[in-house]
Amino acid sequence: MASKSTLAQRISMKMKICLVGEPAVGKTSLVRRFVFNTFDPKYFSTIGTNIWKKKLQLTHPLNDSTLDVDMIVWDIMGQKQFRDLLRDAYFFGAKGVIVVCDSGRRETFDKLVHWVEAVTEITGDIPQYLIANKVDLGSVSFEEKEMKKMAGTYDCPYQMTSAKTGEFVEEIFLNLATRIVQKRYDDAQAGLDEAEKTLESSPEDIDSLYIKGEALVILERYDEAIAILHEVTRLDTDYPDVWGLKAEVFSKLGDEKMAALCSVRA
Ligand code: G3D
Ligand code: MG
Repeated sequence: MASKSTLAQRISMKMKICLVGEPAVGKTSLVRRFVFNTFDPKYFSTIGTNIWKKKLQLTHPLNDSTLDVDMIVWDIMGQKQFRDLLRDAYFFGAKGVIVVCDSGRRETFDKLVHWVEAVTEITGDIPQYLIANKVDLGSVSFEEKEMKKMAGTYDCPYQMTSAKTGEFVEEIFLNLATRIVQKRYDDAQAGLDEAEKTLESSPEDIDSLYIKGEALVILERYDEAIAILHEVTRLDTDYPDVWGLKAEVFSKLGDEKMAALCSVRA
């Protein structure tokens, strides 16, 4: 079986984030700066949705080891083509959002509210970041206190950036990723607490057992997770998703034989 330290090194996480905002505010330029560290003023058309990928290394909130993150960045085309059908697909599975305006164009700042609300309607409460881009142009069309107030209303941070100079670009993506990771563990802990509360009075509540198992997997308490998941299959061998989850845990524990056996039943 793999030792704890090799296990910790193998922990990785995928996260999808989306950029939204009015056309030409600099969404594509920001991603380009972050992913390739370049600013190409000739790069202008975003046709459909660009999907970019960047590998990040963050500090693991559970144990200070390195957490490998695959950040998948969705960067959508102009608003006109932003049809309802596409909108749902665009946000599906998103774990965080960067909402961008052009600091020099007031109308794009006024539209931030619309974007934050449209996103939240679909994704629910996920980490967001309000961005006023193009500060290098030096003509900010709103007062900072207005942006601060807006950020306060939605309980999310804000930042002035320049995709051209690179100012604060890396910081916003890393900050968002860190908040997404933290939320994942916080949500798992909250789910675990809730499930344990129910299990105190109904120890065989199968949904709570499964939720507890799932939370323990996220919290990387694999031995405890397996014990709970065994309990789920004892109560109902066909409980949805349980075999797939067991396979995942055995694989994390380095027991490929058991992982394969569970996969067959998934
Ligand atoms: P979008 O993806 O939001 O539609 P783009 O926006 O990234 O395509 O950028 C729109 C225009 O703004 C581009 O100019 C781009 O070069 C410029 N731009 C983006 N970010 C910045 C910035 O931080 N500073 C400055 N000065 N310009 C920026 P063109 O002329 O190619 O349309
Ligand atoms: Mg674009």
